[in-house]
Amino acid sequence: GHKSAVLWFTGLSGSGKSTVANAVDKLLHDSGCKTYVLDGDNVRHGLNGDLSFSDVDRVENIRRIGEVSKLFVDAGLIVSTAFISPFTQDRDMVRKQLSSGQFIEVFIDTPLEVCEQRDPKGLYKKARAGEIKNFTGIDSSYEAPLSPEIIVNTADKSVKQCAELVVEYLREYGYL
Ligand code: GGZ
Repeated sequence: GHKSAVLWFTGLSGSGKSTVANAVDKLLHDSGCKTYVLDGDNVRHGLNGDLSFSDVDRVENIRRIGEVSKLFVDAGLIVSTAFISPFTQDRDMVRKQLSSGQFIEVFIDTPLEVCEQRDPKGLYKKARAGEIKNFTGIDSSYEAPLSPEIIVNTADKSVKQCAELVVEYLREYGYL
């Protein structure tokens, strides 16, 4: 068996949150854990399809994801969430909704310059051109976590190495 928890990935667009979260989820699932991934693909289009990228809507986005995460944790899963979640106050709100040790903040610490160079969807280019407003890192702020449980520096690591780092934390702290 394993303890249930939320691995709360936070970082800029293009930082690798979803990629690493999905790699962690696969490692955990393959070792017999009950898991689930919440990310833009299954939440922003469905449950939160009514929300924009204004500050107010981002707060509501994170609040709902926090509530859903709590349900998954109550059901005994290790849930990985991959949202920018740019505001410290909102991440701390989710932390408070959960019991001690159930919220594991994972900061995907990829610098803006690197994210912007990758620009897999061309969104930074559009934001720089003023075609997308309120883009995180360009004209909307990102508050980096001050004391996350895990910091993943993706610059000099493979996706596999990043994922293994997260799983090692779970082993070390007795979740697995
Ligand atoms: C940031 C935006 C924006 C704006 C659309 N700002 O790289 P992506 O495409 O796949 O990930 C980004 C995603 C961010 O959604 P989140 O729900 O994670 O954001 S938050 O936690 O702040 O609510 C990006 C795309 O949506 N996207 N417009 N203006 N990212």
